[in-house]
Amino acid sequence: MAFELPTLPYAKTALAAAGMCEETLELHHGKHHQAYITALNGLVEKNPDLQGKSLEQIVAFSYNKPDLVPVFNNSGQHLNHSQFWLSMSPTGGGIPGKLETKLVEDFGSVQAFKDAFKTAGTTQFGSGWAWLVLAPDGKLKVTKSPNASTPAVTGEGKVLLVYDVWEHAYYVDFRNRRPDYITNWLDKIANYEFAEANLLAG
Ligand code: MN3
Repeated sequence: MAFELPTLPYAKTALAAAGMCEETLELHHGKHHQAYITALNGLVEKNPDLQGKSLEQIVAFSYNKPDLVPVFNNSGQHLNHSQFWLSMSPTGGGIPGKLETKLVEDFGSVQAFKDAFKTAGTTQFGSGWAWLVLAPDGKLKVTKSPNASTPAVTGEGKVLLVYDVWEHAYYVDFRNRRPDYITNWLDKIANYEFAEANLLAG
């Protein structure tokens, strides 16, 4: 079964008022994400070791294997982008109660969490991701990863929320101002309901 582009859980115009325009989603979801999936399907077709595996299994299987770098890059990008679309909402920015309690417990305050989450994204050199994870020790942590990497393979924890810091994620809306994109994303676009649901699912 070939991998397919997941449908966005909102219209391509739905995030415009919050600071992510239709053109950004059109290119990022329709072109960039689709390109990773097309490339991945081509690689799976040529490699029997990958056939019959789930996306998560392919990401784990190809991690740190020098001869499978293109497989890891394209499968990781597919997985990460699939989580990124779910990490956004047209009614984003509001932090629900149970998540807020846990954020205060583990970071000291919601603002301290946001500062740490923003720093992860601003200090990721080049392309990559900033993550909110439930770490193996039961605490919420923020982390970052380059390119196609994900906490799913590094053992840093379960993914609750993620944003993309590659320029295609923000250049149309914020030009070169990555910190402004991140601040806006955290305050107006982030789907903290999704993060809380992931947290409660354990
Ligand atoms: Mn991207």
